[in-house]
Amino acid sequence: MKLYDFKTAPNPRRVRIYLAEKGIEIPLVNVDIMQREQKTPDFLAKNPVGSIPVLELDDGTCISESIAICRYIEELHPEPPLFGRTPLEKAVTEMWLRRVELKVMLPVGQVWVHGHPLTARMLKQIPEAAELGRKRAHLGYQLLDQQLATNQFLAGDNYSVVDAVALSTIDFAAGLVGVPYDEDLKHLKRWHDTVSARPSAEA
Ligand SMILES: N[C@@H](CCC(=O)N[C@@H](CS)C(=O)NCC(=O)O)C(=O)O
Repeated sequence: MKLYDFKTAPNPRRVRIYLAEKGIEIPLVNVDIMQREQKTPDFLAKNPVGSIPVLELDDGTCISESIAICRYIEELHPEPPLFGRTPLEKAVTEMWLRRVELKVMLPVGQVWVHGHPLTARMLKQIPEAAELGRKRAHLGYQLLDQQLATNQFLAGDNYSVVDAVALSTIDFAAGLVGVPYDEDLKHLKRWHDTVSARPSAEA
């Protein structure tokens, strides 16, 4: 197996954090998305969407979409469970995965695409879309803070794939996009400090 990756991109980092939590090492292949290497014919044959991460199996089968990759690994290596163990835990994990994706990652991505100088050459940016994304991202942060007021981790008492996804999203938002959460959100801050201190955060 090999994982097509790019160090500063948030979606591949989700998978790297997840793998680190599992204690699994997979060789990484760098795809420089700033140089558009994800749009070459060779790469589009692996993932027609032209994005990373992609997991390539030894028989050449390619799996794209970060969560699909993590789910595949989860089936192969169920311990420790990072998608929940019981039916309820699995449902709650899925619920929060969707919320982090739709309420935080999507608006942050909107700010990145429509408001950042690095992406300006890729499309005609719409500043109002960036502004709306910024507002929606802050609403998403509030939702996470509310959940973390009564839960140690985003899907409950145990670290899960949701924490890996949220950490990579929030670090990308603060570091590259310029949409940090407000530190008054003290539960989110407590969680962020905790998950950032885990060795997997280095991934
Ligand atoms: N939903 C996909 C998103 C993949 C994605 O947008 N990856 C970004 C890097 S974080 C990318 O490849 N961007 C370059 C492009 O789309 O051309 C996933 O979860 O893997």
